[in-house]
Amino acid sequence: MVRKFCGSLALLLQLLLLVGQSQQFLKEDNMKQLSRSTMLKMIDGSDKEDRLYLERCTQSSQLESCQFAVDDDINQAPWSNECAFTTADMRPWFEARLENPSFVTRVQLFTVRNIEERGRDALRDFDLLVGDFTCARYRSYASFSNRTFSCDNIGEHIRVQSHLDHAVLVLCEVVVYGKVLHLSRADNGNTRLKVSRCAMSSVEKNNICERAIDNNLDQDLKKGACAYTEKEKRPWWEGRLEVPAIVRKLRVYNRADCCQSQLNTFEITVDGQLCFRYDADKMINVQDFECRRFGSRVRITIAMGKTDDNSHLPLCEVQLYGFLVVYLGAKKPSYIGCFPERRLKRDLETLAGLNRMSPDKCDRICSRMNKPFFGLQQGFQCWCGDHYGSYGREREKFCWMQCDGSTEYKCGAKMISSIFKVSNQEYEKNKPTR
Ligand SMILES: [Ca+2]
Ligand SMILES: [Ca+2]
Repeated sequence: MVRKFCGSLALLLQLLLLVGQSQQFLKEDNMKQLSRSTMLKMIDGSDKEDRLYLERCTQSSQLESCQFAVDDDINQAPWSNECAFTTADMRPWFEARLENPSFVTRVQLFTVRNIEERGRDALRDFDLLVGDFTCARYRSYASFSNRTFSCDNIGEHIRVQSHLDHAVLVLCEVVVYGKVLHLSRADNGNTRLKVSRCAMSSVEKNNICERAIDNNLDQDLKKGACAYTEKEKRPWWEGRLEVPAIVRKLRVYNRADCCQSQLNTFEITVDGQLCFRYDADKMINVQDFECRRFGSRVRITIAMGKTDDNSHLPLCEVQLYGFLVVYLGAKKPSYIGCFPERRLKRDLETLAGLNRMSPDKCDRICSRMNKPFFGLQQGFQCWCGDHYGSYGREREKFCWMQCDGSTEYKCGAKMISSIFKVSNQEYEKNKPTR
């Protein structure tokens, strides 16, 4: 009973700690004014950009698979079937998803040298987009074979959109630089996302878009509790998130006073990417829709399918839940002390790295593994775990071995760990067992 009480008290204290932490959630408007190095440093303390990787590509047509542009092989030979080709399309495009939502600093496009032999070069007039943001507009009579575009924006998608008709888009490789964002995982994506402004394709009477985000859950349109468009083709409502996030779930409140079938066929997109399509005879009253898209522009569009009828869009309330981006800033792992370890029943259970080890490197590894503590052993081993100190404490001088990836720090000794707390404070919930 007493233990249970202590447990709840500890939990409460931890929750208070979590609330008091200095994590920053950056507002979208501020983000665009920050320099590249400031943004990079905010993300994890280092202003070095990383190579980012693309997956799941698509393009307007597949003469040669779009995969050739994301296979990490820069072969620009025109006839070697090593590059992604579209046919001569109307406004051809290429799109690929990053492995993780990221701050993208630069995008480098590699194409072939003599594209004219195959058709009109779509890369003489195109937009480069990251997420919802147009990083660059390129227009020239001259083709290029390799060019780098600055972006400095965050997103999950890279898109190359040509403005030419009957043009061939050839991409031998799309190389992306920047930094992967950390996402708040503390509450499993149940953070309520704040919508700072909204828009709607049209407004009927006074039923403005803000009525879908006014926290008034009344489902009676006539009482002024709902957003409502005029009757039109593909009406839409859009909410702009205060900070970009992974949208995990939408809770939609339909009108209940009448005409619920108005909301029977619709699509949900985040930054233009489809994340849910609802098409059913069953009427919605209040319902959750799963989504897993990163961005800041959440749109609900009535999709009438082939008939393309006119319709109203009623939305009495839209609530969004998801994972926020966490800006860790220049936090350092904090040193706890020198502790012995035992081979048969280890405190830190996971050996996660063995090469050129330093506290910073082991911190990054264990942070990704969602572990609160790490220990450095024998100069080169990185161990991650949930607790430490089961076998007492060792005097500092026993942690004497130099880290093989850092001249500054000591990295334990044989079966003795230099223990640190992982710098990402989100993982503080596990306390040492002592
Ligand atoms: Ca390639
Ligand atoms: Ca409302």
